[in-house]
Amino acid sequence: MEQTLVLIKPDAVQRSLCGEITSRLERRGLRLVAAKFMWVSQELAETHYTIHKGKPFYDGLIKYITSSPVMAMVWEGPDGVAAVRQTMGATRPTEAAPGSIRHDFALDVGRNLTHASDTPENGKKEVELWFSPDEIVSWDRDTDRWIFEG
Ligand code: DAT
Ligand code: MG
Repeated sequence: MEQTLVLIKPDAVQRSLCGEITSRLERRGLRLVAAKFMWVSQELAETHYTIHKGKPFYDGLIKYITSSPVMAMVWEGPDGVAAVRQTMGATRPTEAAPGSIRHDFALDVGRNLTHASDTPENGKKEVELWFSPDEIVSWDRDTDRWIFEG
C-alpha cells in the first residue's frame, strides 16, 4: 500500500474546503491513516520546500504555507501517490483536468489549495517529515475488499 502526504493549504482551510477535499479522497477509495490541524513552522516549511529554494516563487511559497493553519494528512492506497496527484490536478489550476480539485476550486498557481507528494520515494520522505510513527494509524476498513483487489 503506497502512502502519500496531503496538505490542505491555508487558502483551502480559509475557504472552508477541508470537507470537500477529504470527501473527494474518501470517495475515491483512498484510506486515511493520519491527520492533524496545525500551524507550519518556518523551519518545517523550508525543509518541505527545500527543492524550490532559489526559485522566484520560493519566498511567496513559504509565506503562503505559513500564513494560516493547514490540515496535514497521510492517505494510502494502491498507486496512492499517482491517484492523489490526479485527484488534485496539475500544479497550475488553469491546466488541471476538469473534475480535479484544482480545476474545480482554484485559478492561481500560488493559491492552488493542496499539496500531494509527487513520487512514492518523496511520499515516504514527506510522511516521515510531517508525522511521527505513532501518529500513523494502521487499520483495516470494512469496505477495503470492495475497493482494493489484493
Ligand atoms: P505541486 O504542488 O503540484 O507538486 P511544485 O512542487 O512544482 O507543484 O511546486 C510547489 C508549489 O509551488 C506549487 O504547488 C505552487 C508553487 N509554484 C510552483 N510553480 C510556481 C510558479 N511558477 N509560480 C508561483 N508558484 C509556483
Ligand atoms: Mg511538488
